[in-house]
Amino acid sequence: MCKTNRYTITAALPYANGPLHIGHMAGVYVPSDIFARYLRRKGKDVAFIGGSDEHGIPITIRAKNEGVTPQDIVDRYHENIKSTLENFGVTFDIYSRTTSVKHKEVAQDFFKTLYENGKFTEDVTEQYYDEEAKEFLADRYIRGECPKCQNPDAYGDQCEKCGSTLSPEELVNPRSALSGNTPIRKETKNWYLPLDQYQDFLKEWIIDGHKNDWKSNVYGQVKSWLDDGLKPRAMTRDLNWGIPVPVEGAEGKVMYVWFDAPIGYISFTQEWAEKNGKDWKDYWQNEDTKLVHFIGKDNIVFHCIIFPTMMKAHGDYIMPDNVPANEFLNLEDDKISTSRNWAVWAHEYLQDFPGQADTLRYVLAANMPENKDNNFTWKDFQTKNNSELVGILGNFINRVMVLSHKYYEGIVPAKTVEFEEVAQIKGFATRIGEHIEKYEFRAALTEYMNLARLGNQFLQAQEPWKKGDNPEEVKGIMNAATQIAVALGQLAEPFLPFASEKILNMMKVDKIDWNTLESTNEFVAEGHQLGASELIFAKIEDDAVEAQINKLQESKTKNNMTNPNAEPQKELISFDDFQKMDIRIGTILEAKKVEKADKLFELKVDTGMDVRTIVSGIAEHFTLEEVVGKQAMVLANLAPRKIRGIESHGMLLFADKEDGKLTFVNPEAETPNGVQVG
Ligand code: B3M
Ligand code: ZN
Repeated sequence: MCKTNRYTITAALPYANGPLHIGHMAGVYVPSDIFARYLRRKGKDVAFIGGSDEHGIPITIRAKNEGVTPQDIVDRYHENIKSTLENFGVTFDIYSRTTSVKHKEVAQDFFKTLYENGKFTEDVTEQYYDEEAKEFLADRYIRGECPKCQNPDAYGDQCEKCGSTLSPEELVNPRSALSGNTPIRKETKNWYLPLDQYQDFLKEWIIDGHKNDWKSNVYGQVKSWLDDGLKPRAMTRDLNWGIPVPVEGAEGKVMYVWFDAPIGYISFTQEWAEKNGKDWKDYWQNEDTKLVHFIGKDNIVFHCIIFPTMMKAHGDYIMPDNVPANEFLNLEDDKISTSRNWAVWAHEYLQDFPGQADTLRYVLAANMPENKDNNFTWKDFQTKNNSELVGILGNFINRVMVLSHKYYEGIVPAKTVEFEEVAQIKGFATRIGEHIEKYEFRAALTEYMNLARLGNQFLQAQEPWKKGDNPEEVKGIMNAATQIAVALGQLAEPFLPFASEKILNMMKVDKIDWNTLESTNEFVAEGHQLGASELIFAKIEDDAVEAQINKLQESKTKNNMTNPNAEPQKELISFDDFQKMDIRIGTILEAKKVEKADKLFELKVDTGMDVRTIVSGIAEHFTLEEVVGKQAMVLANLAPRKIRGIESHGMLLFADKEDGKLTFVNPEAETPNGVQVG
């Protein structure tokens, strides 16, 4: 196993249009980092490549929604994502971005090579065009009625109501999401990758060549694409955000985001190689290198069919050795969704559980959706932390440390007895490694935890604390237990990098390579002085988990509302409570500013009962002229309050709109002052 010495490991480039959630982490970044860390420890030459995907419609949509530029969006989220990954200990050799100058150069060069060698076909088609916005419309920018379920708001590529995949031509009464106008059909030329011409190559390479070593979910999806027959796919788009197509006649066109993004893997490798005195070609054009793409299942066709076809058409490039795509992770039995805010955001997790990145890594690795969709629940998170990390692994290490200090002042005693358990450790190292190499991360983690279980069982069976009359035997037991504890510190690294470092630091032991772990029986020498004992994992309390569940519950409540931006309903009140309120129509007679208070007006209001003073926080919403003469609803029997020295007798009621602006809520026709509302 593992004859290759050089690995290029890529992890899907996240769109820089929002932060990462646990689905991204479980699907791509945790497994790829386990793999990269393990291979480095195994002495392999590893390039672990990542970066942000900064082109494409997801970016421009977010920018439009927020009224900022696409560049603003990608700048914000690139930094956010990059630091989140670092904080989770994901050890990319480089984390770059597709808006870099270097990337543009490499992607344009790649395009030109295919173009000059006649690898593209050209086709003129009619596409929807918005005459007012003067733009061709991406599928997502075309809205209309779904032909299947009559949802009036379906997208050009999908109906979110019935879930059908659509093409823009199928929409009834299409309209542009940019202007609301009916788009026209307009001719445009684009460059296509003739995937059909590579059908035989792909079949031979994957269907015949990787039936046994690729995951069945990946293999199955590729096979069904090939069985359906591949069609040419446009690699250029009429958009203004992306990498300009560098050929004549393509002015105003950019590359399809799925053309430029995977080239990011190559351009980032080049950027890294230049900075580190390496030859990038070793990592992409040398048959001895294993190229492995970590992705989620929605990216399979791009990494197994389109990108390999691009590389094949270009020539020179190696094909991926494996594409271990994961299925999806659900959250509390529901699909993770950004728009519904049904997610655990990775950076928020770190704010809520500082110093506990490893716990999330652990739970995500243990629940990794390797072969089918899997589920994350906060209860399971708490259980796995408290009974496995704290209860099994942390507990064993702690017992060894405490006993060593109690019996020997932390000095490792002599190996006076041979124990079978110590001889078994290297087998664990080998099996963990074999599972990782086969992309069986859950099994690898189980194997690792079995060693911690073995440690606990060993101490429990040997009971050194009962053998005070046989100090030589106690030494042997404690030597063996310490070997297991140190090995656990070493072997933890791929899964629990922070805990691994903490354990080894506490034990004052250096990291050793994986091959040694697989062949030795001595992980720490007799006479070695261990450091002071520290707790490695902290218990997660009920209230911390409840707070997370409540946070999700809020999203759920919002999602079920007809206007998701509205505030959730307040606590119920009784009819009597309501009856106590005296709300009336009044007229604002006079208004003046309150000194040194930007937000306040002092008003004289005719309530029909009297003319009274009311201080109201509306100065940022209206001018003095705007409010004088207006009728408004007055909560008349609110107990008087002093505001900036002025006694206010009641409150005016306004509607608080989504944009934060207040508006008057008035009776349709002028109404006598003092009329009650209820
Ligand atoms: N940004 C898709 C995604 O986030 C895409 C991956 C690109 S990998 C080259 O699902
Ligand atoms: Zn529909």
